[in-house]
Amino acid sequence: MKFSFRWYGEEDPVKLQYIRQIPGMRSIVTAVYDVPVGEVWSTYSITRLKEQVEQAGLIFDVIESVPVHEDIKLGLPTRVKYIENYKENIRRLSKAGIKVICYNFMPVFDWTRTQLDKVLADGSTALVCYKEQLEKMDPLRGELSLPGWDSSYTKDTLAGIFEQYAMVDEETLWSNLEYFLKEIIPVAEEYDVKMAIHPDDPPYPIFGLPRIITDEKNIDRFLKLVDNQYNGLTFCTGSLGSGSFNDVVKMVDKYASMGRIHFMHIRNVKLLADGSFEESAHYSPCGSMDIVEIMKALYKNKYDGYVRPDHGRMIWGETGRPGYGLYDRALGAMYLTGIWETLGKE
Ligand code: DNO
Repeated sequence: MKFSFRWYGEEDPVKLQYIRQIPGMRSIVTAVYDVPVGEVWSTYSITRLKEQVEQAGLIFDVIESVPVHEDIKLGLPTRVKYIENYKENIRRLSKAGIKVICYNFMPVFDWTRTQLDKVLADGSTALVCYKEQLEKMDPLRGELSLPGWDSSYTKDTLAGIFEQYAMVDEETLWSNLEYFLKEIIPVAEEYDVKMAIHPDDPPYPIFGLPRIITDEKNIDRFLKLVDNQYNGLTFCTGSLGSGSFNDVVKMVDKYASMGRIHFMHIRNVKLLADGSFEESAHYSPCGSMDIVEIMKALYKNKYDGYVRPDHGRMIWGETGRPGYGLYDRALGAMYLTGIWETLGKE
């Protein structure tokens, strides 16, 4: 298992030097943020990123994310150009040493929460998603914006995109995803870059927009669209785990045994009775996920892909990007490293 940590580039208050000080940390997971979604990343920016990471004594081999342009998800004629750009990004990143690219196929919004700073019983703050609040949220009016969302949309553009999605139901989204995969996976294979789709978070439709990478049945369908190792998963325990219908340990075991997991995002969530959830510390008793069983499933299948501790709470007075502070993620990293070490001695 290769331990990695997400870094948001020079703007990130979490410095590469701090990440390097986490025992066992190997790779940096990052992206080029200086071009709009859908454009080709400049070789200059890719090379600069690589140099920064390597100067800090870390390895540059995972990208999260190369975002998929909305026209591809919508299946518009302009997707042809954006898919060509995507292929070019795969080629350029491969030449810079990238082995895995994480992406998602969620319409418009990436991960969604209803509150970013919920104070938990111990005084830490965490991201939460309360069903009741979610049902009342209107992205066309509300002010909430998350670090994962494309902030370049104005309210008017967003309204236009929502109108376009009125024609896209789940089946259409599936066929647009299939079209995209059939185009890019051959390039990924040729350039030896594993593509790893991130599941939808939360794993059900929101704001009337379809979501399809949500559960075991749909992931099976996804893997068969292009039945090739280069068409794989970022298995996010928190995203899939926030649907009580998902048996996360069973799914990790199944997809790891098929060799289709290339990247693990490991975090814990506490499920509430009405389907809401609160993000919690990685330690299993803090939430509803059994992290030890998840690690055992990976160990049993000799998992050799990447892993990163996903979202942390804000603790010890840290401020910063919601979910992506240093301290709690570093605690998570050490918890996972400890479990992995123990499994190796049994
Ligand atoms: C949330 C992240 C996601 C992920 C994208 C991948 O914290 O895991 O934003 O990066 O969905 O494209």
